[in-house]
This record gives sequence, structure tokens and C-alpha cells, in this order.
Amino acid sequence: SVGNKIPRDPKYAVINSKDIDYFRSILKDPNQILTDKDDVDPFNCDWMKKFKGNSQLVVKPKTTEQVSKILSYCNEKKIAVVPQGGNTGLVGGSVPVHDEIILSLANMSKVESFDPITGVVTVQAGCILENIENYLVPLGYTVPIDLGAKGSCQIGGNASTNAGGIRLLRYGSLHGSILGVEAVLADGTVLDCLSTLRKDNTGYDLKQLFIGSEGTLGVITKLSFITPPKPTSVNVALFSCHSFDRVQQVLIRAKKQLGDILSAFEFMDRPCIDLVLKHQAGTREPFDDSTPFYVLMETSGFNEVHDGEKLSSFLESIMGDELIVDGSVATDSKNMTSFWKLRETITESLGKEGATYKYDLSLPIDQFYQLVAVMREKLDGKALVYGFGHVGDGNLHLNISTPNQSYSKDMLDMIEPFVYEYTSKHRGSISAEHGIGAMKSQHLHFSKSDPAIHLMKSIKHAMDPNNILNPYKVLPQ
Ligand code: FAD
Ligand code: 2HG
Ligand code: ZN
Repeated sequence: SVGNKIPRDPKYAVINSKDIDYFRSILKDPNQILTDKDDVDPFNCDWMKKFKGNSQLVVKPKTTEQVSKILSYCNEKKIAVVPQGGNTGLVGGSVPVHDEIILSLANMSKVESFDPITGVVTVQAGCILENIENYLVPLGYTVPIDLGAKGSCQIGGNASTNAGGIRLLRYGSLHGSILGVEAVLADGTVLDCLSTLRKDNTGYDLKQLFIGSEGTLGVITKLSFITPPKPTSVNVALFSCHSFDRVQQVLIRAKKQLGDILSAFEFMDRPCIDLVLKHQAGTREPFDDSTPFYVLMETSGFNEVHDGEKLSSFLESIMGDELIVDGSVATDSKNMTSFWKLRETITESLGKEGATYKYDLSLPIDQFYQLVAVMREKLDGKALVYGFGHVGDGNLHLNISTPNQSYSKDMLDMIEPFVYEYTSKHRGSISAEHGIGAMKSQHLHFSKSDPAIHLMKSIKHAMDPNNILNPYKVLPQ
């Protein structure tokens, strides 16, 4: 692991054989309990192999009732618990810091119901995002969220991190799409807020507390959310630009001229393209000339002719004013996939290089690329700096990579707290979409005021007085 770990809080119990016997008695199927080191190890380690815990036990409930019994017991015995979905999180929130037991939602993966009139789907929290998409597509609907980790991440994990991704520009955040949540509270109480209503203003909107709280306030067991009809006419285009200022001009025109059919506007700098070309078989240089900036844009609509006309006049406008150097529109699904691959495999490619320091920031658009340039100057060749992200949402993924090296305190000190201070000074957010987890809990103050942190702590205390749910995460110690 990187940096100094927060010491283990001695108030938590160390699990013993009696506890394991109890879990066996409620979970019945022996496959629902993992205690062998080799079986538990993958659950102790995060996707980046950066955060490692030391849990001795994974429990894999199949029902809400089983989750309730597990938590009620843990609460009574003061056993700390980490809820875990697909374990694709990028801030160390999904793995234990010390010996917290791991509650995996992997066995709760059923789609429960779908209403073809409202488009509302109700699912168990452990459903893998891509499986929900595959369920919906034949019915003419689609999930309102999409991200590179779709083949492994679970909808409960997406909700718990309030994941953003590449469709947020079009469909908004999960705070808007999710209509209902069933969650189990720390003491085992099952909270049924599993509404499927579009409108429900009956006091505090409690389900919102579980969206984005990273498993610190309850375990989400079921969710309902609104799904949009699946667009039938999709275009994907790739552009190259000389300057970031031109990228912004293209974005403004895309919003104004494409309006409701604009469904993604993603950005990557040239080092990202070089990186993907190096690590991903089957990718190739997109244009004759290399330029410093690239944009991947998608339109999604329901009328091919109408969408095609809009796209053509938009392309004419940006080419006519020389906002782009090169541009290409994918004509078939194979080309679309290869364009998307240039964007969606950046994270995986960074992982292949070596230790990567990841920052997921919201910044005002005029500061968006400035920070990348500032970091390059500051690090002066000691590390490689990559800038990409959801520019249409003001979300920069700043990645600093040290090929063939392991994580080092010296490098970390060159980056932090500078990046957070810079972000805070420009009134940005130190986590746009990945959450706080273990990585940023001590830095929360850069984006939240003291009264806001105080209120967060009060809510946590009211809902989990023994602090058994995902301790050492999100809130500063
Ligand atoms: P996990 O990683 O298992 O858990 C994440 C957090 O949620 C943890 O704190 C965990 O305790 C909690 N949790 C999980 N399930 C539950 C539950 N049922 N109840 C309560 N708490 C729970 N993120 C984005 O926002 N946008 C992106 O575009 C994006 N792209 C990615 C691309 C790649 C290649 C990778 C590896 C990751 C990407 N991520 C992205 C980050 C990550 O995939 C998301 O944060 C995702 O939502 C995590 O889901 P998960 O099921 O893997 O959750
Ligand atoms: C993405 O948008 C993800 O690809 C991951 O949020 C970003 O690796 C990252 O920093
Ligand atoms: Zn992202």
C-alpha cells in the first residue's frame, strides 16, 4: 500500500472461530464463506494493486435477509465490515484497510423486474453493469450509465460511488436516474426505499444518502432506476486539435448544434494516444499528423437521416473555421469500437506501465488543461503526465506515471498536496466521480468546509454509531 496507513482501531473485535461458525449457520451453502488465504487474497487487493488489506474472511450473502443477519451480528460484536461490489474502484474504498470482514455482493445478481411502459428496472445490487445492459437491449432500452469497467463493476458499486462515466453528459448523474434503494443499515434494519415512482416528495429523500456514500452508511441490496429507450442511430467521431482552446470551441458548438443527440464528448491528450498504441493490440494511429489534443464525440438519436444532417452541418462548421486538424466519423460498428478503444483502454494501459498516481478532478474549464501543463513543468521529466477525461462534464483524469517503478513517498510528496491545493484554489472538486475511499479521506477538507464535514460525521454517527461500516474511509480520522 501507499502512504501511511491509519492505525487499526482496537475497539473492533478480531474475528474468531465462533464468529465463523455463526456465519456458516446463517449462510448454509459452504461456497458463501471464504476463509482460505488463497481464496480471500483477491478480495483484499484493489484493481490497481495499490491498496491491500488483511481480511481473513469473505461472506457472500444471497438475500437481503442474510445481509441483515450478518450486519446485525457484526454490529453487536463490533466487527468491522467492508461492502465489496466488482472491486473496480480506484480510490481503495472496496478493500479492507486492516482485518475488516469483506461482504461481497457477487451472489446477489438477479434482475428482478422491468416495466416496459415506464422503463423502470429493479435489480439486486450485485448485478454486473454489462449484464443489465444485455438484459435491456433486446427490450429496446439501455442503462443510463456506461464506463470502461462495465464488464466487472456492479450496479450497487456504481450507486455507492455515484459513478459518472461516458453517458453522464446525456443522461445525468445516478442521483437523478435512481428512483429507489433497498439498503441494510449497520444494525441490520432493512430500509425499504425501493420506490419505482418518478416523483415522490414525501420529506427527506433518504435513498440519496446511499448514493455516493461508498458503503459507509449502509449496504445497498436492491435498486430501481429509470432506463432510457436505446438510441437506434449512433455516430462516433474522432477529432484532433492543435490547442485545448480549440477543444473548448468544438465542445461549445457540439452542444449548440447537436443539442439532444450529443451523447459523449471525451478528451485525451497525445501522450494518452501513444500509451494506448503501445499497449493495446489492434489499435492504430488515427490520423496522418500527430497533434497534441484529441476528442471522441458520440451522437445518439432515433432518426438516422435527421441525425446525419445535424452531424454534417456541425462537421462543416468546425472544419470551416479550422477548429480541428483532422476528423473521422466511424461508419460501422467495428470502427466505432476501435475509436472507443482509444479512449476506454487508457486506464488499463496506464496499469501496464507501472506505478500511477491518479487524480480525478472537477475543474473550471479554463483550468482544465492548465493543471496538466503545470504538473509537467513541476515534475520536469521525473514522471510522465497524462491528461484525459470527461471534458463535457468538466472532469479531468490527471494521471502521473512512473514506468517500471513502484509507488514512492518522494514522488507522492512532489504531487500532493499541491494538486489538491490547486484544485481547491480554483474551487474544483478533489473527486469528480471516483469517490474518496481510503485515498483521499484525509484530504476531504480541500473540497468540503468544516461545517459540511461536521454534518457528514453526524449523519454517519446517527446511522452507524459503532462505525462498523467501511471504517477508515471517506471521513477524516
Ligand atoms: P467496488 O469497487 O467494489 O466498491 C466501490 C465502493 O462502493 C466501495 O467503497 C465499496 O465499499 C462500496 N460498495 C460496493 N458495493 C456496495 C453495495 N452494494 N452497498 C454499499 N456499498 C457498496 N468510475 C467512474 O465514475 N467513471 C468511469 O468512467 C470509470 N471508469 C473506470 C474504468 C476502469 C477501467 C476502471 C477499473 C474503473 C473505472 N471507474 C470509473 C471506477 C469504478 O469502476 C467505479 O467507481 C464503479 O462504480 C465501482 O463499482 P464496483 O462494483 O467495482 O464497486
Ligand atoms: C475513465 O474515465 C475512468 O476512464 C478512469 O474514470 C480514469 O484512470 C483514470 O484515471
Ligand atoms: Zn472517468
